[in-house]
Amino acid sequence: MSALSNAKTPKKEQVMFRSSVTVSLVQEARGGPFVFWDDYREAAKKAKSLGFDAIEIFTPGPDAIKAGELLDTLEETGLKLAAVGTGAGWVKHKLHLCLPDAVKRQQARDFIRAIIDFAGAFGAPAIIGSMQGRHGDGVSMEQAKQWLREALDELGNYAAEYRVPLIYEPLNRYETNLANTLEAATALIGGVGGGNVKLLADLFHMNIEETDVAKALVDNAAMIGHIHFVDTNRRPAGLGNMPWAKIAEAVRSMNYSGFLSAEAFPYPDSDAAAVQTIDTYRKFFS
Ligand code: LER
Ligand code: MN
Repeated sequence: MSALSNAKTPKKEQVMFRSSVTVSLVQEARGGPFVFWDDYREAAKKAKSLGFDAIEIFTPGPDAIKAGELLDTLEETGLKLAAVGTGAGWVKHKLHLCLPDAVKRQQARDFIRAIIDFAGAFGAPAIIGSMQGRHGDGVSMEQAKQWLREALDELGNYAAEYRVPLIYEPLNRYETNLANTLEAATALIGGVGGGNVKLLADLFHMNIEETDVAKALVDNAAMIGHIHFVDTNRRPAGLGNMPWAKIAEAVRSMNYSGFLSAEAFPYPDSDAAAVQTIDTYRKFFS
C-alpha cells in the first residue's frame, strides 16, 4: 500500500472503555438496582461467560470479602474489579458525610477510607454515592457542602496513594439535595483531592436531572471517571427510552477510558438482565 493510500485509510476508532456488571452483597439493599446478588464468585463466572470485562461490587464492608478469594476469582476469570461501592455505610450503618453529629461524620469517613484500602489494593476506585448525604436536620446547604468538600479532599488525596481516583456520584433529587447534575457536581468538587476526585455519570440519575444526557456527558467529559450503564427506568440498557445511539456517540467522543458498568434492576431476572446489558453494549458500544 502506498504512503498516500495509507494516509487516506480511515483510522480504526480507538475504543478505550470496557463493560462491567454490578453484584450486591448487601442484604439491606435488596430490591435495589444491582444485576447480580449475594455470590460474587458466581456472578464473576457468569459475567465472564457473557463476555463482560469487569465486575463492580457493592459490599457490606471492607471485611465482607476475603481479599485472597477475590484475587483468585479475578485471576481465574481474567476480569477486572471496576469499582467498589460505599453505599452500605448508609443503607446498613446509617452513616453519611453530612450528618450533624461529628462522631458519625468521622465514622462515615473511616468507612469510606476502609473501602478505599480494600478496592485500592485491586487498582479499583471506591464510589461515593449515597454516603455523600444531604443537608437538612439543622445542617444548612452551605455547611453540608463544606463538610462534603472537606471529606472528598481528604479521601481523594488518600485514594491517590493507590493511584486510583475517588469517584463521586451526583444523584437525582430524591436521593440527595447536594448535587443532582454533572455540572453541579463539577462545581462542587472542583479542585478538591488534588484533582483526584472524578465523577460518576449514572445514566438513570442523569435522565431525571439533565436537560440533555449526551450533551452533559460531553460537556463534563474531563471530569468523568465512571459510568453507570442503565436505561431510563433503571432496567437494563435497551429496556427503556435512552437514546443509545446518541449516548454511544457522546461516549466515543469523550476519549473515556473507564467502565460502562451495569447498575440496573435484575429485570426480569439477573441472568436475563446481564444478557440484555451485554447485547446493548455490543450493539452500540463495541
Ligand atoms: C448508586 O450508584 C446509585 O446510583 C444509587 O441510586 C443506587 O441506590
Ligand atoms: Mn449509580
